[in-house]
Amino acid sequence: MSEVFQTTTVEQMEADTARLYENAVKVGMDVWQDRVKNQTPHCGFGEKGICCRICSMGPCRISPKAPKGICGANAATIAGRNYLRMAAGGASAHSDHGRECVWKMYDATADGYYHVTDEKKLYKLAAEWGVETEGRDLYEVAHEVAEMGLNEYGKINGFQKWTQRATEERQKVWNEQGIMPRAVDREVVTAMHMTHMGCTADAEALVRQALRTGLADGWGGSMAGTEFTDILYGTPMPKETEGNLGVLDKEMVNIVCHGHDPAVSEMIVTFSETKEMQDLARANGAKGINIVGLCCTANEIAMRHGVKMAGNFLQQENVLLTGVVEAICVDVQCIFPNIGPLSECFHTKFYTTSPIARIPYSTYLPLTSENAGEVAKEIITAACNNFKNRDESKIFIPDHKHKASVGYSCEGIKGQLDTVTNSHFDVLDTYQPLIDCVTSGVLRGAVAMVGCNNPKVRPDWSHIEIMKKLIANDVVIVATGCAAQAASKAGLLDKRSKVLCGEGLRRVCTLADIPPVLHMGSCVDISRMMLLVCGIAKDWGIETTQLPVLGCAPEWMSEKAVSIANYVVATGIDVYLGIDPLVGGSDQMMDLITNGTTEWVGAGYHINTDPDQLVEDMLNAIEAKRDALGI
Ligand code: SF4
Ligand code: MSK
Repeated sequence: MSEVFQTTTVEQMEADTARLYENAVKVGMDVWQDRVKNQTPHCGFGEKGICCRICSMGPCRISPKAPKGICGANAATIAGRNYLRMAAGGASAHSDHGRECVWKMYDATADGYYHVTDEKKLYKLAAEWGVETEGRDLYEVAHEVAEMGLNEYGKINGFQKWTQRATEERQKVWNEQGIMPRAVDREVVTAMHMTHMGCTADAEALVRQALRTGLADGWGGSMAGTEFTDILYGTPMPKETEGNLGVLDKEMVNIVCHGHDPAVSEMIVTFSETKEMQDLARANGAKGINIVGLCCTANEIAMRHGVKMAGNFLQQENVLLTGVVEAICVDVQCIFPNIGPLSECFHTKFYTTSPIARIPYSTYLPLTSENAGEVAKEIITAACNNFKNRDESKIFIPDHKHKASVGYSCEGIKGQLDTVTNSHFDVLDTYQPLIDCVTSGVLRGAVAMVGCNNPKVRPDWSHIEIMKKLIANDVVIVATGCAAQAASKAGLLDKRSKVLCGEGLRRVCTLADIPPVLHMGSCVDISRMMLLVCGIAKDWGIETTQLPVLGCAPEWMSEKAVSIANYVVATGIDVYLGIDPLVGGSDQMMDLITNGTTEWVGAGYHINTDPDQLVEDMLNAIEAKRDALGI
């Protein structure tokens, strides 16, 4: 009898969290659930974006009684400045992560810790950028391409080279609207300068710069991150792994890799497989070494190595509360400072590796291209030797986990779709099979589910319920970041979840052997989604704004999400948000990010904090786009 497929419900995940919370109580440490209570209710001025503290005459807060700050800034100015600063913060984080990846390729050598894995992708980029390859050493080419990549961050003239990959129509719009992004650093500095006391007060100009700063990220810094990461560690292709807390293994040395930049986690994965490290684990009484990922580092190493994924953002304290983590090793972004004191309550060793993310109660091992292997070995060795220090009375591993198919890069998607007609995996350079499915109505459209999870709503609930409703209505999903992790925890990356799909999507999943939610990677990999939509628009011969494709961030929390939303909108894709964008104190700002951007770039925000209504809005929007196309 065939096995009946069942998802893991949010209720089951919450029961796991509640059981793990008992461990937090036992060790006397607070976790996010406690801190949410302490921080509630949130400051109403902050929530509406109308608190300004950018000069010491303030902080100034806007109310009916005090409609202007001391300098005369009104609600729109203050909310607009705060909004642009969030976009600039997010663009900085993504882009600097991307820059570190380019530096690793600049430093790469044939016999170093970092080397070229995807030569084809390197040569493709070299050709795109006019770098001579004939008769040259691979690393000479890699070095020159990396230098050009680094130059995109600070060049004094011209626009981002990466934008030439967009459709001609998009490039025209960006030029006409004056938002074609220049050097990444220039756009971020401009944003910070514009928002300085006494500079831009015009909300429209602030929103336009948010679009431009976002574009410098998505069609600049993030795209560099994705591209150079692929060249260094390999372009992801479909593979199988598992997700959720049940991937932790009581019999093994568990090492958790958390953050975003895969420079550290790649080394941990590589060196954990050596006989020396495996023998050390066994000598300490373990059966071996179990590397698991958290947040976007999980996405990076899952899609290249099939490493198991322990979970997303709000799962990070849960992972330590299992009591079986010998070491947690972090790089940058989305790391709770509370990991420090929480790890002290267990035997867990906590390592930070980047000068960008220095956190108290950690052992700081700054990673460089020269010492990467030594850092990895030091962490793995310490973890193995720490296995015997567990406290049995604190151990609880929830047994929920699911199979997950991951690694659907643009190349992976094209290759997999080709299996439908050619019965073998081959990367043809066309999205035509996908377009045929959409025009025929077998698929109604696609939604990019992205972003974090957030205790302002019921964590993971919006992600999972929205995804289930979309796939039931024959809408295929591409997912990144913690949205992809939510899908993984629930079982929606399991190919068997096609039973939850409408008839059309179920048929596509069967023929192409894919799950209905396609894992495209980490949050920088939303640049892949931009290439995907532009690639589909080019192959279809229509504009990106016409595609029955939408973006959705139902539980976003980070500044990076604000930057992402700006470049997705600027690329012509409407973005559906389930969390307010912190500008609600200004009707003018709300109008600018919804109607204003739609007028300038053909797409804008749609905000609804009710997930049921949000998904209905999206289904209606997809059908409206289909009607407009006459399909
Ligand atoms: Fe107040 Fe203006 Fe200073 Fe902001 S810039 S804190 S509104 S005085
Ligand atoms: S990790 S930015 S919580 S997606 Fe990329 Fe997750 Fe959001 Fe961080």
